Amino acid sequence: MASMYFISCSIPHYKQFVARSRRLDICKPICLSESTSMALATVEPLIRRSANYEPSLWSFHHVQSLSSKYTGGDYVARVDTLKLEVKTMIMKSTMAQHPLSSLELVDNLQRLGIAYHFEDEIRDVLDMIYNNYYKTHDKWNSMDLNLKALSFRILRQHGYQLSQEAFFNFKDKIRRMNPCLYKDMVGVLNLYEATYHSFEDESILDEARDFTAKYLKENQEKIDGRLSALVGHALELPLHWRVPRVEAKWFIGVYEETSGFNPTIVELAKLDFNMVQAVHLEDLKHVSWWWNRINWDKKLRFARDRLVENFLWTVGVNYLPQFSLGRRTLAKVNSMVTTIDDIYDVFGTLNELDQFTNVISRWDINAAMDELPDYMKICFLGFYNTVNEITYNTLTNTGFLILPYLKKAWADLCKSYLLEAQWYHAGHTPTLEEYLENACVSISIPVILTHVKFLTSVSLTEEILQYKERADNIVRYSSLIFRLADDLGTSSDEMARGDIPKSIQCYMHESGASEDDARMYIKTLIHDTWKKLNKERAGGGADSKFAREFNECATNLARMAQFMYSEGDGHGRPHVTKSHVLSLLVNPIQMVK
Ligand code: 0FV
Ligand code: MN
Ligand code: MN
Ligand code: MN
Ligand code: MN
Repeated sequence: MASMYFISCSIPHYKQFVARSRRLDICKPICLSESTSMALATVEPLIRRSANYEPSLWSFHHVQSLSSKYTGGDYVARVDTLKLEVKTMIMKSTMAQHPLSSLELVDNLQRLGIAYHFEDEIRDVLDMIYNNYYKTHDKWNSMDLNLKALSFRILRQHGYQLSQEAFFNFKDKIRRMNPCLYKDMVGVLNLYEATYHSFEDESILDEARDFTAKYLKENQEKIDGRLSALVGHALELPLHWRVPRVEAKWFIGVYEETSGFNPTIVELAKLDFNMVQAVHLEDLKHVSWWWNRINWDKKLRFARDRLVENFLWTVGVNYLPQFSLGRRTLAKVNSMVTTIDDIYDVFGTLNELDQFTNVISRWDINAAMDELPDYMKICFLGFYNTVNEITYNTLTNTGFLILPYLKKAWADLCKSYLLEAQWYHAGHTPTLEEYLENACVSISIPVILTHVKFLTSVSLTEEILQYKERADNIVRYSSLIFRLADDLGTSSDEMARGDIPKSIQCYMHESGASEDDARMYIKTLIHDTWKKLNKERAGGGADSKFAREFNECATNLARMAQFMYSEGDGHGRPHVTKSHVLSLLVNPIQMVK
């Protein structure tokens, strides 16, 4: 438990500050951490909250000591050989006109995390299925349920336009099936997975999801161990909602146990995982230098020290080796967001927060150094330098001057934080709608995705402008899923330490629902938002490379939130996330079983 202390802080305009603070009645009796008790002064009592966050599990020296042997020319040469073999496999299967084996191959490559090596070949397979089967109604109608479901899922995932009518008679088909037959259960499983690509108002797919979920649950014990594991995994969370890098780690182990697995594919998947992990380690060590230099873990001790967890988020967002600069930048962005969020939620007084929001909105370094209290000077200057450095990197790498976009996104974030702080101090409980309007900004996804826009392969600012309307919608849906998942995972701790009512509490307040019912309601909102996101993702067949990459990062953020908050506050509580850090960032996969 936090202990109680009274402190004030050594700021230049202290008297004026205290006077204003008093007017705003900010001094509520709240808890303080021991670290803040150092700065005791005598003028006036000033009380600050503490979250009592646990320290980091990953020291600078520990991070710097991590290394991987999976670098260098021999591994690259081996991967090139394996890639050629797999390319030949895909081409042979396409030429044999055997759509099921082509699609199963694509599905496996995607789940194993190595599809990015075969983008062109996969595009050819999907074009072939779409043009030769989907568009030829007779062939499409005569496909069995399994092939149709698998085609539907993978084609929709890649933005092809298909109608849900494909499954109008799914119940008759499933009723004629035998759950003890491997092939039939796989068909139902594939239909279940396909339904998570639905849009709003696709009632056939809604019904198919409920029906297949029930069928899979009821028949799970009739099937063999491996298929049963796959079914259990799917019922826990559908493939479409899973973080690709996490799924790859899990699926590599499962695929290897499958009868008829392909040893070339297994070797490539393992080797690629380990080589990409070596790239991630270099990225992590790089940002760990930055975090050490900025020194916030020592100077702003009230805030979460979560560099490694912040980096883990970026691996979830985009694990591809060519996205190194993106991961390095986003890890800094996430770390700054985490610290600034703690200033607004936990440590700052309302008056200080007002000043901080003001200087951020004006982007005024001189005012910041004149007006802010010392701890905020450290935060502002570190933040200002880092954003300028990011701007400089983009300017010299691409020629785009992104500072105006970054300034606006960060100012909007701080304004949304300030509104929450004002609600907190006023004891205001907003309606769920009023809360979410602001909370979709305060979740920080708009800031993160503003940075992402300039970290993908964009070659012209026109590309970004042309895509603006759909990108705005995608940002909104990704933010909403993230916010709702964050509230499900973190609001218990937040209520305990003192915070505004989050979505669960707002809904309980306005509807009179119990907490359990409110949580169920929030989960249905998440599900509905996924349908809107799906529709927006599938909005245009000929999207640019930029649009595809941006959509994928935005979707992965939503997936990552559902992953990180599935066992509570995986961001705030480092022990919850430790095993994932070890599994994804530290431990390579054994090459030979
Ligand atoms: C969540 O913390 C948090 F720190 C976020 C969303 C910022 C970092 C973002 C990424 C790592 C993607 P918390 O639950 O305290 O956020 P709220 O908004 O609920 O205060
Ligand atoms: Mn340090
Ligand atoms: Mn917070
Ligand atoms: Mn907050
Ligand atoms: Mn939260």
